[in-house]
Amino acid sequence: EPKRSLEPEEHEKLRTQMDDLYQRLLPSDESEGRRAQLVKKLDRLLNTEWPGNDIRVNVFGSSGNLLASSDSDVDICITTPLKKLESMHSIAMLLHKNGMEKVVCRASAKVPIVKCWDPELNLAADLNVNNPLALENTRMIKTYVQLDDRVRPLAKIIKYWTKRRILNDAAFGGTISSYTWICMIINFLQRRDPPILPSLQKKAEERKQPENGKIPQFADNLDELKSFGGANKETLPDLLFQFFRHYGYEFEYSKYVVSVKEGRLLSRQEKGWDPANHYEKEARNRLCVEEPFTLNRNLGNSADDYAWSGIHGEIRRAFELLADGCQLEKCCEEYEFP
Ligand code: 3AT
Ligand code: MG
Repeated sequence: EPKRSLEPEEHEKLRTQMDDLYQRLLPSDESEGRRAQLVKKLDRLLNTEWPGNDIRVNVFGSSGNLLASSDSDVDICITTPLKKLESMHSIAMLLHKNGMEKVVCRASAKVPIVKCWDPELNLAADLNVNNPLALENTRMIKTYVQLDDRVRPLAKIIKYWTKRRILNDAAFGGTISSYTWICMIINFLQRRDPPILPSLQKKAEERKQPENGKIPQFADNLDELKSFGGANKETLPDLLFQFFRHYGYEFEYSKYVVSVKEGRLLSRQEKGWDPANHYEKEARNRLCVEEPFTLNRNLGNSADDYAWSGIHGEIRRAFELLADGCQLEKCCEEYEFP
């Protein structure tokens, strides 16, 4: 039986460590300034090359959801009616001509992207064109982050741990993306007793008369929703400890699906991702996380059985280190390849 909770003195120790780490992880004004400059620069480049096409440069992912660190990549979504930009080739050429380095065009990816490095601003960027889903799910994550003061520090510290332990590279490492981790964190907070976060998508459905006649995808009336988690008094150290305990020992991966949309767990059977059904393609995945807007998309499927057992082992390692004298630093120690 894994330890259930922290002793008072352990709790205080972990609180200090988490406060210190969180302060270090907040992006500096200087790095926020560079991000803003990159957006301006791209806006100017694109609108000079293709004037009159209503080209807009939007940030998404961690640059738009309050979870960026100084060294995070900038995720950029260009919106425009000019369809020819969607193939990404002409954008890649333009960036290359204008001093961007390491320009890589992944035109055949699920979402076609261009990656580049800006040597002047020292920033890496991922660009795509006309991907409204990413803008919408970013705005929803940001709303969750703003709802309760515990979400931002908790999520930033867990993200830092995933980076240091190399657990967040869906494209290359065969692990899971930051976005998947964020959905796991939000759903964990939705399922505390009493809950810390609601389901913003269900809140939107519950509202009787939408003002302009259109039901929004998710509720974003922050002022009304801000008191939601107030009845839950758990502290940051409690939550970090319980997060690792939950996903390390309690969660029954073969039975349940993480659903931010429902704000609860779905059984794999009701979702149709039943491990007993060998013909179902999601059946074998150990981790099931529903994408909140594209419900048939399993965000967990970037990790195969082998990768998942590695990630699960890392979650347990983190738990053991916190349970044994709150070793947060060791818990986040850079992974060394054997
Ligand atoms: P980092 O700071 O870059 O680690 P992030 O919040 O930017 O974290 P990701 O880089 O994993 O997170 O993803 C960037 C955004 O792309 C987040 C989300 O808006 C979108 N996104 C990523 N994966 C998916 C997916 N499978 N389906 C839909 N949207 C996705
Ligand atoms: Mg990102």
